[in-house]
Amino acid sequence: MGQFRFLTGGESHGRRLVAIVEGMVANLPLEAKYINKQLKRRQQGYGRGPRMKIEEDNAEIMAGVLYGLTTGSPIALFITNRDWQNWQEQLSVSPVEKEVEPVTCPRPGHADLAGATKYGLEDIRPIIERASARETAARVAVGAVARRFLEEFGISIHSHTIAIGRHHWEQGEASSIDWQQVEASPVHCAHAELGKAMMAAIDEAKASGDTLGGISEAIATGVPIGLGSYVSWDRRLDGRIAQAIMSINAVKGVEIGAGFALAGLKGSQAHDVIEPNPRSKAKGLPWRHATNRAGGVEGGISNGEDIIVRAAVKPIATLASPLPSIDLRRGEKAKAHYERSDICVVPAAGVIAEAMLAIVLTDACLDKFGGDNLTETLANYRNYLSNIS
Ligand code: EPS
Repeated sequence: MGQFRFLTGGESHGRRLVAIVEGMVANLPLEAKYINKQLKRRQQGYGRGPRMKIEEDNAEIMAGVLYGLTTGSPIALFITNRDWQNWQEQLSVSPVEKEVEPVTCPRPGHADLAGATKYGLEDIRPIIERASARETAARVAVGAVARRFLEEFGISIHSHTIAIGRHHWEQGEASSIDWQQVEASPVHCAHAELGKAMMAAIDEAKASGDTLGGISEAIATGVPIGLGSYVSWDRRLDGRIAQAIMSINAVKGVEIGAGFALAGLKGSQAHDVIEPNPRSKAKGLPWRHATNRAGGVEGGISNGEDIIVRAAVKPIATLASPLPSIDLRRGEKAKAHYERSDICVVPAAGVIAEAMLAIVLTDACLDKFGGDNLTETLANYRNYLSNIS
């Protein structure tokens, strides 16, 4: 990361999740209720488990904001885990008198086995706790800070579910998606009938003790041309986005624009031709792309079109009908550990993808426009726009 960076700490059932965000400019209006709106979105979605009925995620701003404005200092955020009340013994920071029953049967597909081996732990509990997607609540809070900043540039970010299990929708053009309808859909699907089929598939998976994955697509509109660069591998915007999206729990594939489908096309079919732009209509640039198969990035630089990124989310690794595993204590066959779980988290993964995309775009905007104060940053941005249009 560049100027804008963050760290999170916290266990899934620990007392709190914590995030420290550094590099945000001063004088950005920011309130907890703005962050909490995003946290609420992440908690929703058909297929969530009983945990979400316990939690009501709210961020407390502990530092870096004064009288509703950022100060330029690190922003510290707390999210309290309500469920901690029920886990105080298992998650005790201090040594405990009575031995807590260790978890010893790793879940295939989770971090359990590799984590316990790597950290030399006989109890899988610490791995379960930190590898859990609960941590993404903190990322969504950080993403909300980034989203608030991007709004000042006229950049907005949405996501929608394009597949759950084998129910898949091929569409694509951002302009044709009704985002209010997406938000109202329990699975965040823009297509009502398909959304119903997705929900039925989730019910079916639940009934058989199984889980389902899918694909979520995040779209950023209003992104200026010129973020990122081709000059070095780690400055490429698409590389930075891919890393951020792949880092989301359970994501196993990332595509930008037409992604893997581009590999099967001829060059004449794949690329987005450039055409004159009637100045009256558009963003002020004298040209535009006729299509957007590149997903808004060419040569590692944003090209002024919408940024489109898809995340393939594998089915949740914690199954109510647990998969075969071993008991690490005895070295014998055993069923994998199960407490409770979600059935499908694809709609939540979309909200997390939005947050990660917002974080990368904020970092890239600060690289390009600099500044320590919002007024300074926006003046640099406007100056750039007037130079290129
Ligand atoms: C998760 C297991 C479940 C999920 C959790 C991720 O939690 P629990 O073990 O408490 O039932 O609900 O996700 C969240 C708590 C969340 O906020 O997203 C896992 O093992 O990854």
